Amino acid sequence: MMHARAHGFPYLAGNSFLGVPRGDAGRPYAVAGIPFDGAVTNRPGARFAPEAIRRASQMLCDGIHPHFDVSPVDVLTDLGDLALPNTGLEATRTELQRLAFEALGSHYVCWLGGDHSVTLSLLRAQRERLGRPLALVHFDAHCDTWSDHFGESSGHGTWVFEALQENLVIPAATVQIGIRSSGLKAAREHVNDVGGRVFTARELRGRESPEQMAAMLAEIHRRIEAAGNPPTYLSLDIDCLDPAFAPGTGTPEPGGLSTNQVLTVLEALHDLPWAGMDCVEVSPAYDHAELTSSAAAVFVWTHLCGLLAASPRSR
Ligand SMILES: [Mn+2]
Repeated sequence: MMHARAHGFPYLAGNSFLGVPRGDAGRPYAVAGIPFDGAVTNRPGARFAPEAIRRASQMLCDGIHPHFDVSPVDVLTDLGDLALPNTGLEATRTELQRLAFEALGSHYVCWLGGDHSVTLSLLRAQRERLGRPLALVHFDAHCDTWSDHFGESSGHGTWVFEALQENLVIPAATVQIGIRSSGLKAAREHVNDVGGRVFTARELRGRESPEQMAAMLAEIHRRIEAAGNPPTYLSLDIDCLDPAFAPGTGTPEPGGLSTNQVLTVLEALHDLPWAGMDCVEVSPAYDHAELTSSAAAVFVWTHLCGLLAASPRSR
């Protein structure tokens, strides 16, 4: 008889992502939590996301993906949550970049946020590790290209602007998907204006299958290929989803993507030269029935399985 403790159920304490061993330096893939939400605009709570996503991931059981038919459980480790300062964006970013750089030395890392301000540090660490700018695939309701955070120099809505300024990402290979929040045109269209591409949520209405999304998927492949197939970073703000699919987030925006739309894109882009990913802005206190943390767990798992299906040994 298989007891609950041996199987690892969501309601048991001390979960790791997919139940994998903690802190195994020999495993090439890792997840790590970034429990920081000091830079949000509205509802806080993303510091509780890593544990909620881990708990939700337990229902993925043996981890065998029904589309890719692989499981990451034998090659994945959970690095736990990074030890970061409790408040203060600058101090957090400095320490996060250092810890991320270190982790990237031995793993392909999927980061569990945290609010979206963490991505700037992660891109700085990736850029430092790779020695070159990255392509960027960015799911979000928000453009995150504001030049300031309501008068402060940086927040969770400025990181794309800053990453472009710092040459961390390649403008023509920067793609945003799901954008729909209010905002000045100069911010909303900033990525288009520097030569990248913004696929708004409106543009994607009614398109969910690979066939219906074919034009967008081909353009993303084409842009990354045209840039010379640079290492590509996936930043997935859970608020790209409609609040019907992901109510547990800090700045929900109605009129968003469906879970299936995001899965179609993740599956179709699984063969890109990925360098890392994050899933951010889950705020468990505002969640209902673990909808949001479950979606986050499934996205991270799908990304990992897609990588393994594309190149099981090369990373
Ligand atoms: Mn957002």
